[in-house]
Amino acid sequence: MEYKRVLTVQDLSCLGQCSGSIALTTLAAFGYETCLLPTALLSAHTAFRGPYVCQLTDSIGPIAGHWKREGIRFDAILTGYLGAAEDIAPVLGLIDDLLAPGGVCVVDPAMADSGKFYSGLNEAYGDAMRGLCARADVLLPNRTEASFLTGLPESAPAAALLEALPQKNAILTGSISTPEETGFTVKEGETIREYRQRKVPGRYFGTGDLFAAVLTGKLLRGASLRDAACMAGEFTSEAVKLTYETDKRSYGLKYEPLLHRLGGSL
Ligand code: PXL
Repeated sequence: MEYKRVLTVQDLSCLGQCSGSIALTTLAAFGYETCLLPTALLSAHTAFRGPYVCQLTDSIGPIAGHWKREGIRFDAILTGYLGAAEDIAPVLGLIDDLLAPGGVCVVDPAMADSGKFYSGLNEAYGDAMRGLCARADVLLPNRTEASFLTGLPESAPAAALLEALPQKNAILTGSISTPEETGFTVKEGETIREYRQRKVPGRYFGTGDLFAAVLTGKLLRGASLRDAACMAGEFTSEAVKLTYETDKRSYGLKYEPLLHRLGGSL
């Protein structure tokens, strides 16, 4: 098996499964060397009240600079929630410096949902994020993020939102949401296709983060965007089903008991 190296750039929320902790464990479960560059350290994610937040903006450049001097290159870079508009420039710089030739850059704008920015983020962050999205080989916005990025209403047809995005490859997560079904829509070049799944009742934290991590892992295995998306959708849906059994849904997804399945997916 070829040993691949992946970098994820997002916050580390110590409590509550999301972002960096999901990406680190999920990509490692595939068997990849997985590095996390934390853009912020939080006591817990922002669905908890009043988390302690330590923004690490000033550390991003020096950490990436050290790796560059060491000659480190990554086969894939996955970016997610960063936390500050000022993070975007150093993150763009590290992608230029550290992504191996032919490597894949997956960007989850991870800034908003249900019509509003996540706590602590604002329009200035959204504007800066547009610059990072422009660098993505694969972009993973939800409906709110696609609306903020394109200026179209969140309720616009999924195909219209995807067509308005300049990226060649993008997946609109949560593009379908009815009482019975949930789903996502994949734009792969000229082709746009939607995928539906049976909905599990309730709202769940971290689904986009898990989807992004599994998708990146599968892409690195050589899967097509649509196959990687279907596998990421199925895995996330299994984690949601498992979480449904618990009464602590706002903590995040109970995905850990499923991770062993990823190692076999060569
Ligand atoms: O799941 C996205 C996410 C990641 N990291 C932090 C968050 C959120 C969503 O609110 O608060 C810290």
